This record gives sequence, structure tokens and C-alpha cells, in this order.
Amino acid sequence: MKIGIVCYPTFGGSGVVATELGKALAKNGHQVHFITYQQPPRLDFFNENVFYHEVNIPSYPLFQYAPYESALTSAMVNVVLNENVDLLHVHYAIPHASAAYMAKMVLKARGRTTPVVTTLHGTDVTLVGKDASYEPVVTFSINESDGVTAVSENLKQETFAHFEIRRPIEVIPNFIDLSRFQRQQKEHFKLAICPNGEKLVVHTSNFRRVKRIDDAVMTFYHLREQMPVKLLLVGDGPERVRIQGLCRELGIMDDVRFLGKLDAVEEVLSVADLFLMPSENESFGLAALEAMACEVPVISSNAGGLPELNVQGVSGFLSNVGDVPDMVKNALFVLDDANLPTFKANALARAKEFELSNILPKYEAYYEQVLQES
Ligand code: GMT
Repeated sequence: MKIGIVCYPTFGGSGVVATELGKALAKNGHQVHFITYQQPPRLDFFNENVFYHEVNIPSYPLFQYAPYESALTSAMVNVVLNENVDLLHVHYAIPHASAAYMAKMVLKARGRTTPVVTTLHGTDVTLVGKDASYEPVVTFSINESDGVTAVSENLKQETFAHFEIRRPIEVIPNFIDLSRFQRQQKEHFKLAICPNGEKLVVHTSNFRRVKRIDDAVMTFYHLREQMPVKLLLVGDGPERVRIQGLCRELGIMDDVRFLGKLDAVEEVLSVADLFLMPSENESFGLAALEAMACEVPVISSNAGGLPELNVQGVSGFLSNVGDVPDMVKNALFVLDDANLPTFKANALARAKEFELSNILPKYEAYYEQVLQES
């Protein structure tokens, strides 16, 4: 197949999933055309089946806001026509699904049928998409897609609950490439951060409010009162400065490190003992899956799709959103030397259920189905 993939070329989960999916499809012999406004971070290798098309957004003094959606639509049309693309797969509904609908209409006017698959990732439905400023367009473009997937059952149900959807949604969970995400020997790194054998707690995110990083910090703060621990915070975003202030106020800066955005996050996860994801909402929790693949148990909230990933008392524990005391209690239990090896093994076993080779055929079969029905 020749597949056009549209995504946000950022460190965010939807961009990562789209890029890793494209890479895997290319390795399986499909031709994949990425259409984005800049090179996605994980698209940093050569494969004969991968093509990158940058969306050109010309500026003009009249525009207070450059019309990105029109530029993206035109890019999709041009790539489909020039490269004979069979199907467009857009990740994150806003504005990709509506731009894809427009591209489909332009292509139809030129006598070409190009089905569109939209993958819903989370905030495009649970946060941003619900906003009245976007809702009518999101509803319309989901209904007009030829195929719609959601990354968890919870996200599917949320979509039906908040939008008037008249079409089925296929759940295809996120996946992990275990050849990349696996525990590596990085003991020198662990020794540098935890010179006295402290346990290492990690949180990675895009530092947005929805991640409730305060809860991660407060969980660590209370944990630190009871055992020797260090905290690594990976990622960057609007909350970072405030969270740094909180750590300073709490007097824990000596035991906390902010690492910023990292490409090789698996190297940090390889030395971690516990991963914290106390999110307000999380359609899936890809960052937690990456941790589990590196044998790191997860203390998470029970929001959104997290119960579909993290298994209570097995790969870690889940608490109600904001229940820091429960997270502390669970973290102490997991980090107990008598329990930690079992939780680490369980985390990996759970991650294996989401191995790329199990999930990729689901996308391929879905593309085939959509192509046949169009
Ligand atoms: O977590 C974010 O805020 C980024 C966001 C994105 O769209 O890039 O992540 C969403 O999609 C990921 C990949 O499907 C999911 O693993 C995340 O759970 C989801 N985030 C939220 O629902 C908050």
C-alpha cells in the first residue's frame, strides 16, 4: 500500500505513535509518505520506503494567523496525486481530520477516491475537541472519515459520549517496539544519579496541566521522607517553571533533576525503579508503556484508558486522580526490595502484550477493510 501519514511532528504521544507506525509499515514493505510541517523527531533514519513532505506555509502580511489547514490540505492533495497514495491516515483530529476531508473533496473533484482514516489520540477528544470552538468541525470530520480508530476503549466511549458520532470506531491500542524499548546496561548512569543506592523514580511528559506533575512531585516528596530516593523529570512544557518552583519551595532540589526533552528516553528508563503518571486524563499512557517495556513498574491514576494498560497490583498500582497518599503507599510497596523484582518482571510481561508485531497487523487489516469499502 501507499499510505500518507499526517501528524504533529513533536515529542507528544500522537506524533510518536504516527512516526513509529509509519516506520513499521515501511519495514513491512509499504510506501509511507509523511506530510508534516517539520521532520518528526523519531524520523531520523533512512528507509527506501519512507518519504517526507514538508508542508509549506507561506506568510503574508494580511494573515494574523497563517492558514495552516489550507496549506496542509494542498500538501495532502499534491502528495496523493504525485505519489499515487492509496489512503490518508491522519493522527489527532484537530485540524488533521477536517483538512483530510477537504483534501478528499478536492481529490474527488479531480476524479480520485482517497479514503481517510482518522486516529483519535486523546486531548483531540477529551480536552481540545470538546471546546465549542472546535466541536462542530471535530464531529463532522470524525463522521466523514472512512475509518476511525481510537487508542483505547475508554477514548472510544468518551468520543461517543461527547460527540454525535454516527459511525463505528475501531479500538487499536498503542504499541511498543521492544527492540528499542528494553532495559539496557546503564549502571554507570544509575551510579552517577544514585551514588548511595537510592531508588530512582521517573516521570516523563510534555509538562502540561493535564499531567498533574504536582502530584508526581508530592508523591516523591513523601516517599523521600521514608526512604532514599531520587527523581528524574524528563520533558518540557508550560508547567516546568512552576514545578521547578515547587521543588525549590519543598527543599528537594538536591534530589530532583530536570532533564528536558530527551530522544533516548529508554536510556533513562533503563535505570529507573518506578514510573509516575498521576494524570488528570490519559487516553492510553504511551509513556507508561515505554517505562513498562524497560521493566519499570507504574504508579498511575486510574483516569481514562490507564486501567486498560496498567494492571492493579501486577504491573503497578492505580489510584484516584489526586490521591497522593494512596500513590505514596503503593510506591513504598512496589519499591520494597521483596516486591520490586516481581513488579519489574510483571511490567515487562504486560508491555509484551502491546508489542508492535501484535498491533501492526491490526492497522494493516483496517486499511484493507477501509480501502475495500470505499
Ligand atoms: O499526552 C499528551 O498530552 C500528548 C498527547 C498527544 O496527542 O500527543 O498524547 C495523547 O496521545 C498519546 C498517544 O496515543 C496517548 O498515549 C496519551 O495518553 C494521550 N494523552 C492524553 O490523553 C492526555
